Amino acid sequence: MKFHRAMVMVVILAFGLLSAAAGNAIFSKAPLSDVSPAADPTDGAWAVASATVENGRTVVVLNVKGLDRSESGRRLGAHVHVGPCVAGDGGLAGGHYKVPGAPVSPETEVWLDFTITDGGTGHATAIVPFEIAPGEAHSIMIHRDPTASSGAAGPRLACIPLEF
Ligand SMILES: [Cu+2]
Repeated sequence: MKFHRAMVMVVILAFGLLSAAAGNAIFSKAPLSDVSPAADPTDGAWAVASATVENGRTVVVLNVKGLDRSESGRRLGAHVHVGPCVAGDGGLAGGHYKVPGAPVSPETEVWLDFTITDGGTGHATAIVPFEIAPGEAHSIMIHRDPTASSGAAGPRLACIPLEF
């Protein structure tokens, strides 16, 4: 079963790479922009984020490096937000991207919660059954807490631009 799942992931990743070649991919690699004045495990970290949008689906992959290793095991919330990622002003990122008129859920928003590893990395992949149209979302925001069923995940810590 685990092997099967691994194969499925390889196929999905290969599909993503092919999509990139076809020009349907969105990519971002940057130091995280700090939006929280207090010290937190995202300080000094950077991320690679990518998305493919096609065939009624959006696939978003988030990889973070340089997280505080002493916080290993801690889970942080993360989501695609509608507004831009601006250092020092997390509010500008606005709310979560959500399918218009739909209730909040991981099927109507893009949730990318990750657990800090011993190596100070974090990894998340979200595959959602809707397409985010060009210009409808501009960032991934990382929060202090895991995402609750309400979508809340506590204060905003840091973000990376991801221009849909
Ligand atoms: Cu968020």
